[in-house]
Amino acid sequence: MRGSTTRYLIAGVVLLLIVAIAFWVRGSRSPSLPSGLPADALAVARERGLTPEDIYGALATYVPGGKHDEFVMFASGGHSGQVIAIGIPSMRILKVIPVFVPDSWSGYGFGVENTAIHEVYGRGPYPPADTHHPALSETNGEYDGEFLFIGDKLNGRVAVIDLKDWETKQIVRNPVFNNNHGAAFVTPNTEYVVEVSQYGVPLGHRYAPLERYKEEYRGLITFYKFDRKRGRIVLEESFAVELPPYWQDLADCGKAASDGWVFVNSFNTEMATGGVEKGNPPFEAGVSQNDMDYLHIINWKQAEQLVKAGKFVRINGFRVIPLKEAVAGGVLFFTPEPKSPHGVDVCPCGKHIVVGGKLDPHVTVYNIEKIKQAIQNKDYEKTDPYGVPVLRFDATKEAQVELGLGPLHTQFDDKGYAYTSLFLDTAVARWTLGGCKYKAPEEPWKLVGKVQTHYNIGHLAAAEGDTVKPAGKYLVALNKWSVDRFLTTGPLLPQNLQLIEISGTGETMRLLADMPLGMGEPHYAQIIRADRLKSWETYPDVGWDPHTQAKATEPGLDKPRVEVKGDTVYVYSTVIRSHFTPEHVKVKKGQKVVWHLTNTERTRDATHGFAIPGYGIGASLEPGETVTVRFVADKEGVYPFYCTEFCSALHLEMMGYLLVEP
Ligand code: CUK
Ligand code: CUA
Repeated sequence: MRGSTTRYLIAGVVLLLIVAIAFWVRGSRSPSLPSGLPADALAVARERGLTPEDIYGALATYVPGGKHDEFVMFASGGHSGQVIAIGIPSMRILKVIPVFVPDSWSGYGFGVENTAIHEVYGRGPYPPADTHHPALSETNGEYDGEFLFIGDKLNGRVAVIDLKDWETKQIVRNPVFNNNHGAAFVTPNTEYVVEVSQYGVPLGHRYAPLERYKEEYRGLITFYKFDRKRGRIVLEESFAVELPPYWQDLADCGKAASDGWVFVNSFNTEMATGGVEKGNPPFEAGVSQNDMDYLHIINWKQAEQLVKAGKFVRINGFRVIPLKEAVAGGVLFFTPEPKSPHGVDVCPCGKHIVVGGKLDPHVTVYNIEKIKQAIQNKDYEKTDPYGVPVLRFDATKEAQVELGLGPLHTQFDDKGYAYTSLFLDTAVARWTLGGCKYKAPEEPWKLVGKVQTHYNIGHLAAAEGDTVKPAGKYLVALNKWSVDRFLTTGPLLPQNLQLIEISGTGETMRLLADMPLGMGEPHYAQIIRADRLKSWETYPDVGWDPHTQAKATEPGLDKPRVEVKGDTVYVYSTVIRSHFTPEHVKVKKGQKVVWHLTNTERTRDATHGFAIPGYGIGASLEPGETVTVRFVADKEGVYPFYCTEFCSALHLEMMGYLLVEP
């Protein structure tokens, strides 16, 4: 009896202990929630298992409908060939801007004649693209919200987007080179849009055997003259500078203290030509043998002078300053940079140039004053095989800051901090600048904090973080992998863009939100204050041609009619809720059709679509816009054309018949 009492007692104590431990564990798993939240909000947070950190992130990023984001991030759309506009802090997609590939949801549609892509490729095929670096237009080194440029690495192209209507206006194919990487970057007043080549090839789209790599292959930096009034790059006023066949990488234009200069990284100064199948070292090893590669220091104002003095040759009609002239004319200098550098970024006051070395835990910081001094003193270590002077490393270097593994790209804030992405550490490092207009509280050139990202960060973008006046506050990590952060979407996973709050000082950096982006691969982005954008609400006038940004010259676009001239049928259609006029368009098989459509709406957001089956037409007309499609009616039959935009209650009725008679 006594024995069993003791047993009950022991069992009771054990049970109590278990319950206590269970409560304690549970308590420590659900950390205390903020007390100020309304009870129902607290209940939701509890039910969804949100931590205080989650709640903070949610509140810091939530933008209710009707309220607007403070910033807009323009991210490259990578393989999609598009640009993605994302609101910050909400991290929601506002728009996808078609650039190198048309999209029928936009005036930049399929079969539409008055567009940038049609100007270059007609009705297609449209080559794939690999957009890398967007660049907002600048005035005095600040974003002015007028234009956006973006480079296509795959084909050596640069595009111009007008931010009045967020539409692509021009696609330029480099006349001399067929790939790029350091593109696009702008000079502080957008005098030039800069495009730097990546993989060496013979200039002028021609053939030379790989055995002649050193002799015939080259790199190139192109300065596209930008005409702001016309919103176009003017090829006749542009020029390029021939570079040695090292692989030029990223670039940044100098500003303020370094205005007039451009800085370009390079790797493969070994001039390896690969051929692992022939027993040669593979590219990945061959291009990484040297301890130092060369930071290219290019004086573009001096290059302008050389062009004026006629020191150029024409390749495919395009002005190119030969390497020899560039060296003789004081346009091109090198300074050594540690192992396989990648990003190069100029600080807000323009004095410092930060280089991230992929295979070096440091960033190397150069000083433009020292560079200028070394050039003046002819303080050269040597000249490279092409005669380019190599400045003495120690004469140009200001500091080396140890940050961690795989430093790539650097951005800046308004407090004197620099932020560098660490690919291998998969983190963002915050460190202090020295002798810059902005001054952090800590000692200069020191790592002060790190925040973990998920996973494999490439670029990072801080709000206005590469201008002379960074906004601080937010930074976005553009991560290459997302692994387990989201639901599995098959073997191909979304990228992860992570918003980080950088308002504090020292170690205080807070990860606020993840944003899956199921579109490959957003390499780089720029973040502009939303109030700098002066976007149109509708096109200024009915009959507006967005390609010329002027009222179309074609008379009577708002008078619906059909005219036949010779073998061509001219159709003038008006488009308004909820009908096309005319609704019957009858042509004979074999006739040519030129069809002008004008959206006569003046109401904001009253967009209509226009699509014809069988003829590859898929367009969209924003209020006031006029588009032209042109085709040969070579397939007889009955083709219902219709409005592809759900514009009104009678949207389904908004159609007509194209009758192609035998
Ligand atoms: S590069 Cu460095 S991560 Cu093409 Cu700008 Cu992508
Ligand atoms: Cu117009 Cu639907």
